[in-house]
Parts: sequence; C-alpha cells; structure tokens
Amino acid sequence: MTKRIPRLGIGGPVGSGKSMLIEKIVPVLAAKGYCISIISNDVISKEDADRMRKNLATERGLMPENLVIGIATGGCPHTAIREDPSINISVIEEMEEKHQEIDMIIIESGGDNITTTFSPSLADYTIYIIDVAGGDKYPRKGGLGIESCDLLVINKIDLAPNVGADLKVMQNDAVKIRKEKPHVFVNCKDNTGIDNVSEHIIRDLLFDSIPKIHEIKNPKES
Ligand SMILES: Nc1nc2c(ncn2[C@@H]2O[C@H](COP(=O)(O)OP(=O)(O)OP(=O)(O)O)[C@@H](O)[C@H]2O)c(=O)[nH]1
Ligand SMILES: [Mg+2]
Repeated sequence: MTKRIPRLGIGGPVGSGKSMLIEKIVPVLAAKGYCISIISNDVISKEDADRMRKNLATERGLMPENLVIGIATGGCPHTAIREDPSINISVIEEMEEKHQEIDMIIIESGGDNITTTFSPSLADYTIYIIDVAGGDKYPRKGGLGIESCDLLVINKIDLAPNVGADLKVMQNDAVKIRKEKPHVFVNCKDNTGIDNVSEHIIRDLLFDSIPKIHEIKNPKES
C-alpha cells in the first residue's frame, strides 16, 4: 500500500514570492534530511518549475531533477487548486506510486487573487504569501486566502521603506483578522524569517519534533 505524502500548498498574488520562498525553504529542509518534491502550477508556461529545477536540482543537487514538475493549467489558477484539482492530484498520485522516499510535496499555485484557497483534498497545510509592496492595507482587507491559510507569510519586508508600508500596522491587522493563526515576516533576499517558516512546516505539517524550537517571533516585534 502506498503512503499518502504530506502536501504543502503555497498560494498568493502574482509575483509575491511563491517560487522564491520555495527556493529558500527547500535547502533548509534538505539539510535536515527531508526529500522534497515540487509541483509548480502556472497558466501557460512552466517557467517557474524550470527555474526551480535548475536552481535546486541541477546546480545544487538538493533534490533529483525528476521531482520538480511543471503544470500549465491553461485557466484560472484557483480552478486548478480548488474547483477541479484533478490534474494536480493525478500527478501527486503518480509520485506516491513511484517515489515513496518523498517526505513532502510542495504545490505552488499560479499567481492569483486574495480569495484563492486550496481544496482540502489537494493540500494538507497551506501558506498564503503576500508582499509589502501591495501596501500595508493588505492584511486587513482580508480575503479567504489571507484569512484561512495555516500560515500567512508577509514577504519583501526589505521594500517596506520604499513603499511606505508600516510593518507594525500589518502585524496588528494580521493578528486581528487571523486571530490565533500565525504569520511570519520574511525577506527572501536575505533569508529573514526563512527558518521560522521552515519550523512551522516541520512542526505543523510533518509533525516532526525540532531539537530546539526557537520562540517564534516576528522581526519587528518589540
Ligand atoms: N526585494 C525583494 N524581492 C523579492 C523578495 N522575494 C521575491 N522577490 C522578487 O520578486 C519577484 C517575484 O518573485 P517570484 O518568486 O517569482 O514570485 P511568484 O509569486 O512565484 O510569481 P508568480 O509565480 O509569477 O506569480 C522576483 O523578481 C524576486 O526576485 C524579497 O523578499 N525582497
Ligand atoms: Mg512562481
């Protein structure tokens, strides 16, 4: 009997940093011995999958090349991860048949709107990633993606001064709208917050104990 491999869904608006977040968390998880597979959805290209395969597999050997798969959905990104996730599920089932050594499958959604969510039949744990360049109003405007995901990532905090985004406002609004559910501030360029995101995944999706769980704090918390 094949085991069900844990599935992490990553969604968010176009260009918010979904692929770059994956490129940052995979090395952390690979260093801890996890075997990761990536499925990257896009509307008409497989560019992100090709880029991640090159960066993570071909050049750094962090995973086998055949464990990075691109899907060109041809339609609305949320359709392929929520209304009819059958293409993704059939790819995952094939991976489960052939590669029982995989510890986790990451599914990147195509860039979409703030109501994007994953079907529970596709993803077991979900991250929604926004970036500060959209303005500090973003968390309080809500939307199913922001409200219902297991972990909200607020990315590109290095750009906050350039766009006049107040991270404290974003933090307060994220707490208000998500109640006790967590959020993490991230800068994918310098790895701020990446260990924190990885710890959430290891603890809450893979259910592994981390030898030393740091207190989970956001960078701008005083
Ligand atoms: N300054 C800054 N740029 C970032 C950060 N994270 C990602 N970027 C840049 O943002 C752009 C988009 O990043 P991607 O990872 O391709 O975003 P994406 O969400 O996968 O994009 P789509 O899949 O096309 O929707 C790239 O040029 C990245 O280099 C960050 O933390 N800070
Ligand atoms: Mg991408």
